[in-house]
Amino acid sequence: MRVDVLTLFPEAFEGGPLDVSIIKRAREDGLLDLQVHNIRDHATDRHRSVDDTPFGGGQGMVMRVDVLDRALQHVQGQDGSPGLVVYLSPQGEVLDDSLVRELATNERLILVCGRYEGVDQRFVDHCVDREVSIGDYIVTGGELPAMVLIDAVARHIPGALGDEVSPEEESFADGLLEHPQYTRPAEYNGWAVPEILLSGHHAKIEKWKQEQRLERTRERRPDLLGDSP
Ligand code: 4FV
Repeated sequence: MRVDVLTLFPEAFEGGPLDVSIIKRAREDGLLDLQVHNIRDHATDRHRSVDDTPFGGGQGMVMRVDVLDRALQHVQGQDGSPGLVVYLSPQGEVLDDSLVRELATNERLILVCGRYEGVDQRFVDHCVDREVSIGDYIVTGGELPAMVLIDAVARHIPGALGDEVSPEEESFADGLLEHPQYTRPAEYNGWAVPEILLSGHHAKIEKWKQEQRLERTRERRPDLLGDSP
């Protein structure tokens, strides 16, 4: 999979969560081709401005459609596949496991990171395929949401998790929360591990795990079970 990122802060993607562990290995193994681009490289005026005051007044600044469109066209031209253009914003579809799995079916994603009050709506209307939010709260820029999306999607690239873990066997794969996990030391501070897990009785252990998943989901996230809160 190829992922292009359009941002005003390319340095935010260096030396961070996309440069360690599973995602780093997926990039080294050529499973994930991450390309980060500076939107300001496509500003044309002598102040290299990428934003301006909102028509109709209001606080803050808005990112210019002409600069964004030039940046997008330049990046789209770098690969045969035009890619699915995703704008990260609080107005988007809220990212969940099923949307992550859907986005992971694309061979190329182009993620657009907003700053300030956001982007000119004409860019969204004419250049963006999907608007995606990571949740109902405001962050300072689209960079962190883009990293969350890249990390979540990259885990579904075949081979990215190695053969030790499969995305099918984890939270949300079947809409339930994960069961509690325990490891050595079996005894600590008088805090015990559920006996069943030390029994070696696999059928009973699987049954216990499934019961725990259902109970936790019912208690903490009844919405996931479709039950009204
Ligand atoms: C956001 C979110 C988000 C809004 C204004 C960046 C900020 C600033 N993006 N999910 N929640 N974006 O808060 O995706 O431009």
